[in-house]
Amino acid sequence: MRTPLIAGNWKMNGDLALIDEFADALGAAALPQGVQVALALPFPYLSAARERLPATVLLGAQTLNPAESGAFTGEVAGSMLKDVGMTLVLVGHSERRSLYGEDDAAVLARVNAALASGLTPVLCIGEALEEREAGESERVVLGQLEAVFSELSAEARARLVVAYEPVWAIGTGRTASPEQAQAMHAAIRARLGEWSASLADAMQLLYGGSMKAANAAELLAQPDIDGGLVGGASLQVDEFLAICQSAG
Ligand code: G2H
Repeated sequence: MRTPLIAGNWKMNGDLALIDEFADALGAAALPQGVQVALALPFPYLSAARERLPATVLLGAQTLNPAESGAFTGEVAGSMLKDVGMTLVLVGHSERRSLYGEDDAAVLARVNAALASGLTPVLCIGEALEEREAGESERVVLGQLEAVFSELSAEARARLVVAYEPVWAIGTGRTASPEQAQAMHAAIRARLGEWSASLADAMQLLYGGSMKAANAAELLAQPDIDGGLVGGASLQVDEFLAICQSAG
C-alpha cells in the first residue's frame, strides 16, 4: 500500500503570520494517521517554518538551481535547502516551465541536483488545454515523464514523487474529473511499470489542479491517485486540513 501524501504549494503567497496559523492548527489538530503532510513554501520562510511547524509536517521549496554553488545571483542550491531542514522540492511545475522557460533538460538537471542533495524531487508533469483538445494529453505527459525517468538509474527513479497537474486545471477552478485524473494516473503508472513493476507499485502519484476540500475525497478515492499537490486551497488552514483528512 502506498502512503497518501498531501502537499501544499503556497507559490508566491503567505507570510510569517500564516506560518504561525498553520503551526497552531497542525500542532493541535490530530493529522490523520498514515497520511504524509507537506508544504512547499517561498524561500524566505523555510527556516522559520521548520522551527515552528511540527516535525511530522514535511517541508520543501518550490524550485532549486541545478548547480552546487557559485556565481548564480538570486539562486538557491539543493544543499542549502537540505541545510535548513527541507526534505522535498518541487521540480518542473508548469509555472516554472511556462514563465521561466524550464524545458525537459532544465527539469532533469534540477531533479539530479535535488537527488544529489538528498532531497525528494516532486516532479510535476501535465498537458496544456490545446494539447488536451488535440488529443495529445497522454503523449505530452508521458513524454515529460520519460524525459526525466529514462535518464535516471533504477535507484534514483525510486526516490521521486510524481505530480500530474493538467495545466488547464491549475488555479482556474476547473478540476479534472476523477475519471480524467484516474485515466492519466493509470497511464503514468503503466509507463512506470515498463521500467519496473515494483517502481510502478510504490510510486506516489499526486493529482494537482484546483484540488479543494469539496472535491478531494472523490479524487483521492481513485485507485491510482495517492495524494494531492494543492495550490490555492493550501493557503487556508481549515481547507488544507480538510483535504488532509480526506486522504486518511
Ligand atoms: C497546481 C496547484 C498546486 P491550484 O499548480 O501546485 O495549484 O491548486 O491552485 O490549482
